[in-house]
Amino acid sequence: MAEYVEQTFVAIKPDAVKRGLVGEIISTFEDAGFKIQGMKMVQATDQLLEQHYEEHVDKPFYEGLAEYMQQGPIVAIVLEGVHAAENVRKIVGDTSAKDAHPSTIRGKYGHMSMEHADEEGRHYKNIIHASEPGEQEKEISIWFEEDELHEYVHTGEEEVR
Ligand code: IDP
Ligand code: MG
Repeated sequence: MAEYVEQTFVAIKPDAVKRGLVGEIISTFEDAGFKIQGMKMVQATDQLLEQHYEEHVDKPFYEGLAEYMQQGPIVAIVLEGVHAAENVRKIVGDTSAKDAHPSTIRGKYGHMSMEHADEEGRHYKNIIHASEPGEQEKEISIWFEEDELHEYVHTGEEEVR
């Protein structure tokens, strides 16, 4: 398999689970031809989040981020596709819904700015996480055991890629 056919990690965050957006979000990735290799509902722990957000642990917003990520279960997903990390980030959109294009997941299901959340004393919620290119293997190993990732042939491998 070409090296650019790769896996990436996505987490549907607790706000999106509570809003009933799980199906829509999974459909968006399925419609684009990505193959689901693993998927489960998980209650994030402090320990998992400290590993996952290692680069943000010392930032001022981390405490609020960890609380937000534990407000309910997340849906953890491994997707496979061509340049999957880069392509999935493109579909997810900018970190802030205010700046995200309306055709992206963050832009379609939100519009708030981080400034407004700060002003209101709330943590900023942005629906979904997707690995940055280069981070996906580490993130997959944090959230998934090897036997939770499934091998099968997806029609996208012949018809979409
Ligand atoms: P990303 O999710 O688009 O990769 P990162 O900069 O890696 O964005 O930040 C990780 C997550 O931390 C964001 O998705 C968001 O939930 C949260 N976050 C980032 N910056 C801020 C901020 O300035 N205030 C509040 N939350 C933030
Ligand atoms: Mg990031």
